[in-house]
Amino acid sequence: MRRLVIRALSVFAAMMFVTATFAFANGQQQSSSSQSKSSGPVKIAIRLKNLGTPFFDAVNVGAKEAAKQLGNVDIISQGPSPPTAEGQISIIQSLIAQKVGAIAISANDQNALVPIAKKAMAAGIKVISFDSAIAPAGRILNIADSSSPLIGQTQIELMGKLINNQGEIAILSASSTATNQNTWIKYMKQELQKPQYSGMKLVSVVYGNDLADQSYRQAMGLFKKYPNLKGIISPTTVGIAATAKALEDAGLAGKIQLTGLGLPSQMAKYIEDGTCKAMELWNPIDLGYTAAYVSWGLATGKFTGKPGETMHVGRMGDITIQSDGTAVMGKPFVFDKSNIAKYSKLF
Ligand code: RAM
Repeated sequence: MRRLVIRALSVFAAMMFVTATFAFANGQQQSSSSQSKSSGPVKIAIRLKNLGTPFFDAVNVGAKEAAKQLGNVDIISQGPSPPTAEGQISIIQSLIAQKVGAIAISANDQNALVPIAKKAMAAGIKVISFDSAIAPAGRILNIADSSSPLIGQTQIELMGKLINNQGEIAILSASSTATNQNTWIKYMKQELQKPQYSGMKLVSVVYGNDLADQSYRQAMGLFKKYPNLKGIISPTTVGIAATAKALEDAGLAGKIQLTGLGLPSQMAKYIEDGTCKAMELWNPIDLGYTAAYVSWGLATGKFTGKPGETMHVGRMGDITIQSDGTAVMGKPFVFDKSNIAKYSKLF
């Protein structure tokens, strides 16, 4: 935790600088560049699930921090508006034509992106996924936010504590094809099989597509359909914030418990007023920094990306690629009333 604090504080200055310097446009592309040396900058494309999500804005901050530190690196951050695989495919198509050095993708669909990712790799582009994985055939490696089984376990544990391990619960997820949420949900379901959770019943999994209005409507739908609902787990920063708002608007805050994966800056209000007593996440700035740094390492030949390799990733230190091609960043961290004020200033 101490390391997270130090890291978070060290990126804060960079974050303030970057947000002041690079206005995040509403359009499809944001670009920052360091001064080009004779060989020209290494172009690194960061493919977000979608634009307009504060979580991915923070990812961009980290990516730009890495680019600035490395020098001679151009970051091209893009994502479709709604989080769809089709939107990501057409963006990757144009990146192949632009001959970027590397593409780091948070995938909206682990299989649908494989053919285009293969095409990019055949053209010499280093493709990795981060946050939400592409199937192994479509990438060199995957950078995972945290251990997926651990996220599944701790999400259920948090909800269990809030409702005394008793009652109906629902999950409000992102898109139905999101690799990361689907994996976490799989582990949540496994965790629920444990005897201590026999009194907890998962009655529904709904999808708000990582869009605030759709997530809000899904939450309202759950309240209506399940009058005995005791809790909602929303493992998406968009979904949990929309659910918190829906709970307050419906007068159900405190009656239905809420947890999930939330961005502290978006959730501070709801944690302070008790609508969401506890939630988890990791540092999205570190995630973006790592994705950009590793992309650069692969594009320049500094890293091979092979299982077993230990990559020295700047201020993140050493990260080792596991035998399944995944590099795990850290443990999810719990935010509650005791610490939310501090973290909401950082991301
Ligand atoms: C949303 C996105 C992202 C996920 C977080 C927790 O911002 O779905 O992929 O990692 O939530």
